[in-house]
Amino acid sequence: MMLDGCTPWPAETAAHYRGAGLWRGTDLGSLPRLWADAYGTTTALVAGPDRISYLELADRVDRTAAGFVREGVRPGDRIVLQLPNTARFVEVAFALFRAGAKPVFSLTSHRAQEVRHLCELSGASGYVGPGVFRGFDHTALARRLAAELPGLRMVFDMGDGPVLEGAVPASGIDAEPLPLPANDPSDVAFFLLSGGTTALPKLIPRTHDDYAYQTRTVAELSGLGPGSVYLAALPVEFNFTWGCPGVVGTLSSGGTVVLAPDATADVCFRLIERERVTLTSVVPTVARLWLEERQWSDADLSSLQVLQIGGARLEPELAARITPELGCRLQQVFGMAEGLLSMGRADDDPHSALHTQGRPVSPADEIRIVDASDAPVPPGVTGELLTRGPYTLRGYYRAPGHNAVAFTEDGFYRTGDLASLTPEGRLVVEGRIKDVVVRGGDKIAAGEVEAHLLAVPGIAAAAVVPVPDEFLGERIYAFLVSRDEPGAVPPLSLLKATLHQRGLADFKLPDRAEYVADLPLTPLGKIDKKALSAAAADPARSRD
Ligand code: J2J
Repeated sequence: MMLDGCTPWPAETAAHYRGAGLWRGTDLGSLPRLWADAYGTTTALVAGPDRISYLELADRVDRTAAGFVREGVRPGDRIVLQLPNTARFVEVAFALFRAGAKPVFSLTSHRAQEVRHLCELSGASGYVGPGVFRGFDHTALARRLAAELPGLRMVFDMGDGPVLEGAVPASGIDAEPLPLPANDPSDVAFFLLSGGTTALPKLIPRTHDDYAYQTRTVAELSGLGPGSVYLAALPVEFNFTWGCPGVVGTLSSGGTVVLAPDATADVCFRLIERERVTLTSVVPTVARLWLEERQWSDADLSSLQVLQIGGARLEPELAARITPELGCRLQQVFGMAEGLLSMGRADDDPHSALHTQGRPVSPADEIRIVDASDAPVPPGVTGELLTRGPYTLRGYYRAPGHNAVAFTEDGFYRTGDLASLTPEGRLVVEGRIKDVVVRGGDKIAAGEVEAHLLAVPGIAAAAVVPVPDEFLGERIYAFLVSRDEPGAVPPLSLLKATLHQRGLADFKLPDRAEYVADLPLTPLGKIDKKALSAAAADPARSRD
């Protein structure tokens, strides 16, 4: 049974996935102990000076789970989880699974707007955060929210600093292990965030069964085993890093996960050399930085066998540099927190490896590429990508209105991505129709930024579009209509400061703003974003 507010797979489809051995009744909360039985004193996690074995990890998960229960965490509770790349993240996530609670994976860059929304939408009863991290006091924010939201009764501070009154310190989340009930494998294990198209981010329920299947399948495809060393370079709460095969896939295979505090070449090259990393995953922006740094670095990267690149369009020119300059295989990954993953394979011919995003990872993934009237198009023709399958959601959490448009009647998810299929069935991602800016791999829903811009005094209308950028792939460009005389408009610096003050995450702030007399409309009367994108990309324009 799935939590109320979720859309389960139809009974006969679920029975089919079980009968075919895809869903095996795995409870994610039980995994650390099973891994410990299998891999014992092998190193599971490396983070800073810490090296944690599988046995230690399982013990810590058991004690942390018991600590959460003692502090009032109950099965079914939603808990917003906001932690950086530390061993704590892994321990806390699995401890919450073990306690039957459902973590909501928030980014550490999220601020008041996002954290409040996630708490409200999920009906969270708790928040787990890093204390003061990169100069921001997450506990103070969570305490403020707890004062406003009656359901939010527990604030946990996993930082090393002094802990505010009313928050539970990390040392308090520790107790003698308890016998805890197992989870229903068909129920939600945790929530991922949607890259979004609407003004407010959506929650993606991921079940124990579907995520266990995803990670096992991708780990097998990637040939992971006890000798594998995975570097978590991107934020660990990103689906790519967490489970593609990422942290969960590597631990399921008896390998070692190395957690990098950030994705800079400085930090990551040193870790690759020291820990003999075999696999890592990055977005194209990070790959570009690594290639630049490589020319100045004598780090030994010879252990690295595969570099996964995904999350945003990879320019062919960049793709072609990976193997010659980094000495490893390039694996393109097209994925989404909603489910579907498509990846290159070790035996791909060089052209496919460079120019396609590979094939879906499961034989049970169903792909449809359709035109504007939902009619399938032939191979080679670009259309919207629709998909359903054993690890792709059937509905966002508590979003019936949006679900009615985001899914077809027969349960296909409308990805909003434009793609074509090669005759051999490989995917080529060609663009998107959804109203999103992909800035260095971060997804920014235009509607969300527009809503905040409209709340700034003096702004009558706002349209946010992507503009191409050499380093980030895209940047955020805002077209604005002033309420008053054109002379009286707020400059970009003030706009950014206002949005920042409103508590919007910094990666969503416009990179450029331009005031216009009015916004162009399509014949149907909607804002013509295509025309605005083209205008934004025109180097001859004057802008703020
Ligand atoms: C072009 N666009 C891509 C690619 C994702 C693995 C890898 C990535 C994600 C991810 C993920 C792309 N080329 N190779 O969850 O497990 C864009 C598409 C897609 C959206 C999803 C994973 N790879 N994209 O990026 O949920 O537009 O997941 O629909 O953050 O990123 O974003 P997200």
